[in-house]
Amino acid sequence: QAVTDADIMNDHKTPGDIVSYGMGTQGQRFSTLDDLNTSNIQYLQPVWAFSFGSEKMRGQESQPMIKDGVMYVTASYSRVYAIDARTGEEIWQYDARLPDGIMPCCDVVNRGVALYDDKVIFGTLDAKLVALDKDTGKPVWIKKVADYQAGYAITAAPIVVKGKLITGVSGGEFGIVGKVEAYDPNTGELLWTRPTVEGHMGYVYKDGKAIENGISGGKAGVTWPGDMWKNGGAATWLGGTYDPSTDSLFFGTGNPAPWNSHLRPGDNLFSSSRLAIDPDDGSIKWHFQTTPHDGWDYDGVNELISFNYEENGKTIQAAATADRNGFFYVLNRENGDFIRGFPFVDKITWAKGLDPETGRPIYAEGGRPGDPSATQGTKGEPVIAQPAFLGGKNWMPMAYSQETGLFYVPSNEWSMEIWNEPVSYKKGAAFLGAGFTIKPAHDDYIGVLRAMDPKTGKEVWRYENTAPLWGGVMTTAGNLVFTGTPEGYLKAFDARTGEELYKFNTGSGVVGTPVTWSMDGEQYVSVASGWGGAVPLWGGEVARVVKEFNQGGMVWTFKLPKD
Ligand code: PQQ
Repeated sequence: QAVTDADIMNDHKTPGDIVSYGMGTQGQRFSTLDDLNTSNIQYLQPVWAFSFGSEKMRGQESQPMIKDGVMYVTASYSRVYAIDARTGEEIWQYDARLPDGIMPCCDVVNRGVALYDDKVIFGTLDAKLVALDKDTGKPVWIKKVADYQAGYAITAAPIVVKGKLITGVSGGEFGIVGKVEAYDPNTGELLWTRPTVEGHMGYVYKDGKAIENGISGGKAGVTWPGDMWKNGGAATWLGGTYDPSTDSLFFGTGNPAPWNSHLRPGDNLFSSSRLAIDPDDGSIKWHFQTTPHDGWDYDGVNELISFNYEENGKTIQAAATADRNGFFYVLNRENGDFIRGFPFVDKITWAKGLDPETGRPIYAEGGRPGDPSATQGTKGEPVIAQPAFLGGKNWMPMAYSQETGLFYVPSNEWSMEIWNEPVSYKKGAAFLGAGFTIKPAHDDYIGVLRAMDPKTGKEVWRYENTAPLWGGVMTTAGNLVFTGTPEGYLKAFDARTGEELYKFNTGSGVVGTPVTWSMDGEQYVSVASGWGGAVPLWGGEVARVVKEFNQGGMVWTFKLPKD
């Protein structure tokens, strides 16, 4: 059956299918299912495993989707599979034909598809959108979103909101200009575009005509020096969520380009921010910048999850995000006002805290890597900064439980030595102007799965993992929290206490996002397995430790045995 707008908007309430990235457009990754719970999870068993095949065994970060007993899951190198969710048999496979010159910064990953009508739609590493027929896997339309030779790529899952397919782009390490765009999911026609760097014009397209819809930020160069806004980065590389109650798309934006912050004095809007965007025309309703004038590669892409809570008898329409910079933010999702913020990692060196009124960071003196031009050298004064640029949290989505009111945050404890270097923009070349090495903060663990209370800022429980955590998190009404580890395990924890209740080794690191659904009266769990992502490529000393982990490319599916 066709996937409708209503199916997508109700996804969080209909556990028989998964038709949105985030298991609901608000991105809570909370399932109402409780057949699996803390008293029976230890009996969970695999029912099938499916290999993505070929030698293309790199990071598998996909979140599977489920519709009418069929799983749609993506794999490294822009591949898509339709699998019979009962048997694990392949229905079809689509391999995007990628050119040699693709430039993904951080592994050849893909995080999932969007489903709409009779189509399966995903973004490719050469920055195209591809719509496939859900029954045959044959392309219905293919559309270029941006120029891969300039460094653009797509790794995020697109989302469908009010009949529009919404996508972001990657490329922040190459001086691209980030943007959010809406396409007609039936034809691939561009409907609107919204650049995420101040000074660039947004457009709405009608009857083949481009109509100006306002310059992002009002005009060019206000928070950027000279022409730097022209290659300002702020990639929307992690996609977004949608909140129906405020009718807002929430997209995060990545680092400003280049990393060397001395080349671009100012706040550098809208880098390292969260944007609330009108899904009808791409207008920016509000923004909240987590790291103004970022100098540490603290992308602000992390998912903004809508949730409500009660305070003094009032319902607060909030949204929360755990930033790469180490702070957890609770915002008013109607207007972007800062409600509160607190660290979710053990140590933050670059800021002393957040301004209690505005949430703006209070920079620590000497926390910013030095200006190379100040020492007439090729290398500025290095600093040791914590968290490392791979973040207190990276791409892997957290989850929010409506049962416990807690957020389950996959986080990492590491630091970096970072220094600046001179750099100038050249199309298709890295635009960093920085060097770095990451170091673990502790001998025995890097990853920490944390249960965080968004009202108090308290950590309620933690689970420490030897390797950095790099997989998404899901939670259920059965009071379970699921995530994966680079050591290969799918794990389940008690949502209230953090007690580890279950683990199963999938044979390769789990950096995918688990999902759960019900089929034929039974609750299923699925997760992609396959070690990779940014850590082995960029992780410095940590990369040396984890490079021994075996690669893979599978999707595993579990349920309780029939008694
Ligand atoms: N992707 C990963 C991953 O999948 O493991 C980790 C990162 C990315 C980062 O740490 C990044 O900074 C990053 N930045 C961009 C960008 O600025 O455009 C894109 C991506 C990506 O598309 O995966 C990552």
